[in-house]
Amino acid sequence: MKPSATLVLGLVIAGCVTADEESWPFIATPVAQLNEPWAMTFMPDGRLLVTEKPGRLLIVTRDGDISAPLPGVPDVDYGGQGGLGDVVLHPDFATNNLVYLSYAEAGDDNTRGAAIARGELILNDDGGGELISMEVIWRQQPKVSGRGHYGHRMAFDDDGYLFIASGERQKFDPAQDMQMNLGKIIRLFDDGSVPEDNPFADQGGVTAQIWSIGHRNPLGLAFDSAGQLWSQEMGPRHGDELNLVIRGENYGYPIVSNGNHYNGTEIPNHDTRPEFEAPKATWVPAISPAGLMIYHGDMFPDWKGNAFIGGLRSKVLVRVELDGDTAREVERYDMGARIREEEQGPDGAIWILEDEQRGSGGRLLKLTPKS
Ligand SMILES: [Ca+2]
Ligand SMILES: [Ca+2]
Repeated sequence: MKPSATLVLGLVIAGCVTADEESWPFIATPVAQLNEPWAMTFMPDGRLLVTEKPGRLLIVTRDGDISAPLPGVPDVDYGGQGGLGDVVLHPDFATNNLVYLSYAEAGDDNTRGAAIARGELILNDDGGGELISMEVIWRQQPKVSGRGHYGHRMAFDDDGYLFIASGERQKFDPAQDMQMNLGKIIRLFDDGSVPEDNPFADQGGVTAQIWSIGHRNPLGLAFDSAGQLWSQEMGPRHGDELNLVIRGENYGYPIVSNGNHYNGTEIPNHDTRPEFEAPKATWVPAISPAGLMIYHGDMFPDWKGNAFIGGLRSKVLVRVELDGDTAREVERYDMGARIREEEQGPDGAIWILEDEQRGSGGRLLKLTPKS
């Protein structure tokens, strides 16, 4: 897709991307100012759990009241793309209070890897709470050098299986290495144990955790109303992808990509190797996707079933029409800020988190219809 004429004009006049509020079909209300927010999820009581990358978990009300940081968050390795990552609730959170956090964890000899811990959230009367009985249920293996491409988004399906997007840690080949769980989509029971019906379960070890192969840096994971799993991933130089994640399939990275390596080395495009599963939508030039939400609310009735993807470098919110197993971008909104994450609120409003960079942005915004 080409950038909008307004965006191009804005670039020419201002020399930088600015929000184009008049063209938006929604009103964006700033609700709270956060500090490097990365993920959020709504609790049954209508409040939000929000992570901040340096290692803070907060409770935020829909009026913008922010709690003190919750004690009990694991130590995170903050730096580069790493830190505290995703937060999701157990499907039975209302009765078991279980919360899952993903984060970058330091290892020996300057290595790192994503980890997932779960624990019980105990709420208090002061608008805050604490996490207790935290236990690590999954780790990227092996830990490697560098601080990029953790992925570490999570989603539960309707049957209670936990899916994890695991990035290839900027090391390319692990995405095709069946002895590593990097560059894969992972499927586990809620306690981190491995289901026997996983596609490679009979191979044991970390291989048994693998649901699909050949991913780069998947930064969004969501189920549609038909129970299909979608994942977007940050491509190399261009070639961002929206994939329909199918059991046991290979998505081809780093053998194929519609983008190319940053050093200029060409990667053959998907259409040269049909044995690999091709993306359902792809972006050249890149949008730098972050977060993935599939809308099913009533406040924007025309958008039911659409996917929403935030753009980091592109500073847009992208609306994607999903129809069965097809996907196409139908609209993008110039937000004037890097967008990290999207969620649907209890009343059907769309909530987004800006991605703070160099001290600016990082707001929680609520989107409601204009008329
Ligand atoms: Ca979320
Ligand atoms: Ca290519």
